[in-house]
Amino acid sequence: MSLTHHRTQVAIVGAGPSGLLLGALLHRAGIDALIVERQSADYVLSRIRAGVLEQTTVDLLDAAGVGERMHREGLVHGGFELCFGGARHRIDMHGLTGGKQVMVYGQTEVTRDLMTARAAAALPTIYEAADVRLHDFDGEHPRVTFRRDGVEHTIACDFIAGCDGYHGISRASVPAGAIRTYEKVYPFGWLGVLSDTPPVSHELIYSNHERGFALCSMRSPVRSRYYVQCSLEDKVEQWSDDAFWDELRRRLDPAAAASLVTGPSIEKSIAPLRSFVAEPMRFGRLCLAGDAAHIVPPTGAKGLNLAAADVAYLSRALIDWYGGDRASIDQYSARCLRRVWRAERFSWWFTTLMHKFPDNGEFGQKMQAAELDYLVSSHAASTAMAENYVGLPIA
Ligand code: RFL
Ligand code: PHB
Repeated sequence: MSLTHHRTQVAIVGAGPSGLLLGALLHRAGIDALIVERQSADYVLSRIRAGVLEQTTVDLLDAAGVGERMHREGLVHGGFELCFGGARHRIDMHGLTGGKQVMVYGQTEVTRDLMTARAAAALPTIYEAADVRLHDFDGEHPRVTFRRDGVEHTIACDFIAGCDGYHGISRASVPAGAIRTYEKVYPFGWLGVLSDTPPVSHELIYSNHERGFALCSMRSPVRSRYYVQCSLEDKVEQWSDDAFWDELRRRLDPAAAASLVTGPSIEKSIAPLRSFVAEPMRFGRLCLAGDAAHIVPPTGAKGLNLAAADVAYLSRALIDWYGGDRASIDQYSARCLRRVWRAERFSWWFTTLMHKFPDNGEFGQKMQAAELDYLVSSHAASTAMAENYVGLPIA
């Protein structure tokens, strides 16, 4: 079998949003990176995931030079609604946070913009790389190896960025004794539907209902994204479009239910809900970023935003390192984890508040109702919610 050698400064494993954004920020700073991705580019673009970007994520995409289409097509939201007890209550994020807002722009589009910019700058991404392996990151000369089209490749580098998501190889390459993980698995999933129908409301609706949680989101003025809490035993094939729309309608207030426009689904999938953190996030010359290091349940839309924040810290640490400040990388893990745990807490809290838990009982339901009532009637409680939803600062 033939062998191809590559040399780069930073080998990035994974071409999801974390890996692509890191590649873009490093390129802007004159640092070389080579990205290796297990899937094809089309496959990466077919995954429908997050939809809400915090201002700090928007700022990072601007800094990476890929914000133009986002500002043209993205929808700026200054509030969202909580639905419970048959009525909706608006959380005025903009008013409660001194003018902060979020941007509704799909992860698919963020990924597409980053891929387009990377191709335009002729920066290297190797798709469909098989058997990716990480070597020697406990020393000064780490390597990444993989196979493609019957050719063995080896990348010699200074650092490896593990941006390969929850199921990736990077975290799994760390010796068990060097890593500690924390996990909570929730006893339900989210069934999501994408449809070319106008959104039921111009802002997001998070609904707590006795039948289970529901969320009304969107991708554009003519494309909606809806979710309903479902059982972990459910299979997508068991959910017809009609069954989905009926269930969603039941979980909304009468006005929203009456104005919901339905149509054929163009994507339908079930995602499990999980909270997960791996500590630390750096092992010698290997740094984990994004879902490779942590998972949040999607209630509150923090997953993609946390990934972007990690990449902000990592790009800064690597730029410092190549600029001669070799101590900055030592702070990488602690800087990320402080923000990660705060987002974990918010996502866990919002998930717990909004979902139907099998073991909650009637007392648990009363507690949820009382907390929701407090949340929408107390300025202090609404402010805390809004402050977390728009996103905590990247220190
Ligand atoms: P990604 O997007 O998972 O990208 C990782 C990339 O690494 C590749 N890879 C490998 N490459 C090389 N070698 C290997 N051995 C590899 N193993 C994996 C993968 O093919 C992939 O291309 O992680 P990244 O970049 O850290 O980005 C994180 C975000 O994708 C994630 O936080 C969010 O999408 C989470 N998430 C959501 N977040 C939100 O904020 N709002 C949402 O509504 C929302 N919905 C979701 C989600 C995540 C989901 N997953 C992971 C199943 C819905 C789903 C279904
Ligand atoms: C989405 O639009 O996919 C979305 C929005 C908000 C969330 C989760 C998902 O909290």
